[in-house]
Amino acid sequence: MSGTRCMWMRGGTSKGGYFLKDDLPADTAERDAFLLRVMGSPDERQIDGMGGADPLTSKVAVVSQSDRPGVDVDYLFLQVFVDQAIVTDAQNCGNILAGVGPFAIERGLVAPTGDRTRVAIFMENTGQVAVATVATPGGVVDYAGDAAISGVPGTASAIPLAFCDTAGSSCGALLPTGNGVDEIDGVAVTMIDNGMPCVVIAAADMGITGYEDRDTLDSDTAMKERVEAIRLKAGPLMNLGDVTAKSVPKMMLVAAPREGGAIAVRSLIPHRVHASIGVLGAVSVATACLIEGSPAAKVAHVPEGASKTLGVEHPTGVTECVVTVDADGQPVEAGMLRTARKLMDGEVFA
Ligand code: NQM
Repeated sequence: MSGTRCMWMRGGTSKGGYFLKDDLPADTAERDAFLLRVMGSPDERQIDGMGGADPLTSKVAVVSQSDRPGVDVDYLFLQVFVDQAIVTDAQNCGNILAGVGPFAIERGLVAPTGDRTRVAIFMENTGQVAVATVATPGGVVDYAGDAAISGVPGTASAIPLAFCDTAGSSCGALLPTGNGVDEIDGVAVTMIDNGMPCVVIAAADMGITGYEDRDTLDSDTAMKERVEAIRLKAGPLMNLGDVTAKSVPKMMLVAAPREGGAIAVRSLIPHRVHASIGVLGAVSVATACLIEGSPAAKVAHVPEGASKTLGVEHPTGVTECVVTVDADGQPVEAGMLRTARKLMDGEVFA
């Protein structure tokens, strides 16, 4: 039996398999069947595969050389469901994105340029470009460094990520309904997409404080059912169609900050509670803090100035994102610092 070349990496607070596109079956159905076998899905323990029995560790990056002007590589993100036979490209992932630059350099798709190498990455799921900066002293990717990100123990080399045109990435507009606030099931919500489709709801409206830990919320079936009912109605309103088998929109339950940040969030992604927060999910919820009347804006602490550092408090710390707004207060740029680590390079068997 022959294996398939693959690198396993931690990207930000997620983990998954990184493949060159040419190393995977060209046929989508064949590729998805292969990836389900690789991860060991469907099975809530993923015992017969590489997946970590958590949506955050059942992720795949498919990377190829880009022929787009000004772009180095194309990146397609695939979420492999843990307990269902679903592989979906209906969402992007900014955490797995953090490993794409190092992977592209390691595989020879991008030549290192001095101590730091800039990698322009076209995110195929949503059609925007992100720029990652990777430490490459002596022309070799350096994973070791002193940058800490919440949700990951220890420190590693910083990989700054910059996003420019993420507003309306999947929904066509930052506010797909045209409103800053709508009502679903009698609850005020902000449906927003600044890189990740999100529904922002006051945690109190779902009967929680918004400061609970992941396990407490994951076992709150009644709350999760209420949130899912809102999600299924929000999907079509956000131009996402029927979202029953999709991992978007993400559900963001917000409360006032308690740790010096801008907002506290517990996110459902969408059926498990995130251990921390997604990258583009954080950018989107931080942006909701700037939308007048939003459940986020009502409790957020937002700094003055065009370039705003917004701390998003989550179950395992605070993730800072920098959102830059234009003269009209519209978000034009976002940035976040991530780290990544190569864990394994070899062949995987399906
Ligand atoms: O929002 C998990 C993650 C993510 C997505 C999820 C992400 C993002 O933490 O950009 O990174 O929301 O499913 O990897």
